[in-house]
Amino acid sequence: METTFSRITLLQGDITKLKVDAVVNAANSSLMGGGGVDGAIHRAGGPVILDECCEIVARQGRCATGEAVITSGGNLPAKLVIHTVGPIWRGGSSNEEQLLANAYLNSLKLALKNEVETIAFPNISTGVYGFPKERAAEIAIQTVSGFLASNPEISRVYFVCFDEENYALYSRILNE
Ligand code: AR6
Repeated sequence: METTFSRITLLQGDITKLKVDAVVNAANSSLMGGGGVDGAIHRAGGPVILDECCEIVARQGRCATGEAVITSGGNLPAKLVIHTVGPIWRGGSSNEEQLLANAYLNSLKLALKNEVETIAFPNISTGVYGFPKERAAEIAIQTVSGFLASNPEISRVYFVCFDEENYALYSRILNE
């Protein structure tokens, strides 16, 4: 039987280069783009992504922290972009851990709804949002593993680490 771990792949690099069904974007509630991975995805994907984000905001308002929405991938090699909003780290007593788990979980639920089989995640909230990297990695791996265990439709999840520190943390936790 295939184990959950065998459906997780750890990569270091730029998420905008991946040819998967969906890449996840670490967005903000406005969905209007920004820096970090959000900036990289909008730059590489082109204006179609922002146009679709505008339509979503016009229809249903801003994207709350922990929630997710979906657009096409524009010029990206990925077909779709799932935009989720991770929590801003405020010291740990503002429900940040649950909100980060929700961001992963709601992205995966939306992936399933859109028949996504392969999906790539960046290290949500660990850039300008300041979430401690080790705890964020544990939450990401735990949430994704739990979801994979009961959802065989998702055939592969890529954790794409941009920085060396996150890559080393994920590598250690996944091999424990
Ligand atoms: N591919 C993969 N990972 C990347 C890339 C890339 N091309 N570029 C950066 N990262 P951040 P957040 C990593 O700051 O903390 C934006 O302005 C980066 O090394 O992008 O969730 C949004 O609009 C880090 O590990 O997102 C929001 O306002 C991780 O992506 C805010 O930042 C997340 O860093 C969201 O902050």
